[in-house]
Amino acid sequence: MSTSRTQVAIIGAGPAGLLLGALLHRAGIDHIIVERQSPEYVLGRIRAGILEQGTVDLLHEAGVGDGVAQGGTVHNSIELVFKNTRHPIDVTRLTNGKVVTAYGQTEVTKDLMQQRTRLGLPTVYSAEDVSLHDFDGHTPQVRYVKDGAAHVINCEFIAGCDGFHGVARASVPKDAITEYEKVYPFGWLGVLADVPPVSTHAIVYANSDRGFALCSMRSPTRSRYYVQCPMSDKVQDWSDQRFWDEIRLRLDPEMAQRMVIGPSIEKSIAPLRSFVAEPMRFGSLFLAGDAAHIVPPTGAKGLNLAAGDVKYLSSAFIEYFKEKSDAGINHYSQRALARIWRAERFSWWLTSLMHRFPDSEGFGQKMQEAELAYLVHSEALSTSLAENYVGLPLDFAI
Ligand code: RFL
Ligand code: PHB
Repeated sequence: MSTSRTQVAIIGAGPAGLLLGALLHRAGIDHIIVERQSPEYVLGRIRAGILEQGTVDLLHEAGVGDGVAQGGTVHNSIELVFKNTRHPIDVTRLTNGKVVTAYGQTEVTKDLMQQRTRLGLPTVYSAEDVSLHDFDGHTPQVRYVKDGAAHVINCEFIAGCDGFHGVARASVPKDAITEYEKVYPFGWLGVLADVPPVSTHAIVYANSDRGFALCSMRSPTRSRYYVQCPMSDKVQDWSDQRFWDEIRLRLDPEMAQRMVIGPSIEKSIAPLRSFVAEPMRFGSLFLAGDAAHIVPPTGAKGLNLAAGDVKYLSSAFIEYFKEKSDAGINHYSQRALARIWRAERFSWWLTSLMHRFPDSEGFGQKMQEAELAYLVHSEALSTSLAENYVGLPLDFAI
């Protein structure tokens, strides 16, 4: 068995773990990342596409801002479609100048991975049987097996950045954690295709009789599109032709006619869930990102919330190691959860507004229609949508 020592052991090399590693390194704090999958597998997952300004700023702070500066597309608005009619929401005007940036999570991950390689920072990929020990005291340990050999990392803190299905949250005793969850009665079928996006200046969110649809992008030549589907559907049920026919029926006629179609290069079905685990700290173990909370993707908040947690957590560790102060680590959970619950509310609201629910014939349906009509004509409600979409500030009164 080999033993090593570090200040912070990070579980998971998704965006949360990689970004935390980059920020700790810049502050001169030792860390190691332990990841269950291979680098190729991590980069093969197609997920988020929209970054808040705070997330872009954090990528710059972490020293990996060039990728998003060169490859990102700045958006000043979003478009809502209902009753087959398009309604632009001028997000930048409604938020006094704020924007979001279309830049794929895969690219963010790749930028951070390449930086780690350049700097020679330690990452253990394909780690098996990762387990957490003694985090109720001051001498926690992470153990794992790699190529048949057992390893132990002694550390001062463990950061659980290992996503919704990870080992960190699962290691906490059940009576120390409270979980809140809502599972939605549908999923999203996502398609990635090398065709020019139907809209390059704004993400399109469509509410139609046939269900929700979303038009996003990864670059001027790569589109990312989604349609709401039953969770009982299988990817094999959806030929490319069926997908293109369906999404075009959910948009306005002009956009449907203009949409360029082509072979898919990725197709997957994701469930929609709202989930929060409280608290986010257990002794020397801290949860961050999807390990602690999930939002349905409608509000484009998951990756951005993970980045917010990492900002709070890296500041807390820096305060602890550099200023010998416990204040940041003691406030981490409360500070992060205050912002998380607001993003949970926004994501739940936008999901409820834009999707077709199996049981919302009649009154529920009429309420959705009334709220959409009110939203696009009300400066007050449009402003609320816009300020949440660009991201709430990191610092506000709790
Ligand atoms: P991740 O990305 O799941 O990374 C966790 C990492 O931990 C590893 N792991 C383990 N490692 C060691 N030991 C174990 N036992 C382990 N168990 C797991 C995993 O292999 C993985 O590498 O979590 P992280 O870093 O917290 O990042 C969160 C984001 O990935 C997620 O919130 C977003 O993708 C959500 N999301 C979106 N967020 C946005 O901000 N904007 C969007 O536009 C957006 N669109 C989306 C999305 C998520 C989607 N899906 C598929 C859920 C669209 C979709 C369709
Ligand atoms: C994406 O580009 O994958 C995307 C964009 C906006 C969302 C969700 C996903 O709300």
